[in-house]
Amino acid sequence: MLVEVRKENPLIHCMTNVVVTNFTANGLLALGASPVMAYAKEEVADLASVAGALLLNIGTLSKEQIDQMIVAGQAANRAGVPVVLDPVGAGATAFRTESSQRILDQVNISVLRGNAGEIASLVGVEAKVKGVDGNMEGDKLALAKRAAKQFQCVCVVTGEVDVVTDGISAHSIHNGHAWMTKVVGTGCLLGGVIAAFIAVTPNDCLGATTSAVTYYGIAGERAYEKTSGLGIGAFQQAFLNELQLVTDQQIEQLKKTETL
Ligand code: ATP
Ligand code: TZP
Ligand code: MG
Ligand code: MG
Repeated sequence: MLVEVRKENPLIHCMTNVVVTNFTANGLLALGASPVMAYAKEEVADLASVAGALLLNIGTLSKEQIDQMIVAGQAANRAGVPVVLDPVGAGATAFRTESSQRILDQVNISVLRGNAGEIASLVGVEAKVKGVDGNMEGDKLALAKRAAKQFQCVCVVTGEVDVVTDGISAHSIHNGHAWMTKVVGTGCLLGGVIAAFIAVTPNDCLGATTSAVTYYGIAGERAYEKTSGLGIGAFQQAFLNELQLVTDQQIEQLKKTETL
């Protein structure tokens, strides 16, 4: 699927937050996708309809931006374009939880990606969410399956171990490195990377999402190997490098995935 993304260079319409906009665009370019960031109500429907996939990320939300995300999401749905939602900070404030729920009510989401605390708060499970960082005690697989069933989508709960499920089948991914949590936007960029993989794999959203998360974790591991003595600034650069350089053969060798 990585080869397919690089060959097809899918257009990814990103409606994301101001913190991670540049990192997301560079990360998608490094992967081999073609990012476009667009927010104006005059154009979001047009762009979403011709994109390979649409990314909705509520990280620095306003009421108006959520309205525009719904316009874009519904246009994507009409055109058969898959939509990824990252409910950044859901659970931290009522506004974030309710805005995520509004999107989930009004747009058919293909993939919901968040940390455990964010996903838990959307399905009404008690969670600790401090700003944009969230966690929860308990069973991540059960949580992810519950969200996938409730919102009829593929759900990805990330953390030290990532869980990907469509509510029935599930995979865990043990790749990645803790330094990924020290660079802002690694969660957000992952939403864009998943969007690129599902854009080129219309008939296997679960498989494409699992491949995207595995590829991404391996890029993090390889970046750490090259920069562990240097620090997080070097790691951030190396991570972008690895998003470009990782090959499908390396993924075959390094992947640590399990079917649950
Ligand atoms: P948070 O803000 O809570 O950190 P996030 O939205 O940034 O959440 P993460 O859960 O940090 O998202 O996931 C981003 C990427 O980092 C994923 O690829 C995940 O596998 C990886 N990752 C996160 N924590 C770890 C860890 N402790 N060890 C290995 N990989 C990790
Ligand atoms: N504040 C609002 S959005 C954002 C911050 C710090 C970025 C969150 O990025 P990530 O990928 O969830 O770490
Ligand atoms: Mg993070
Ligand atoms: Mg996040």
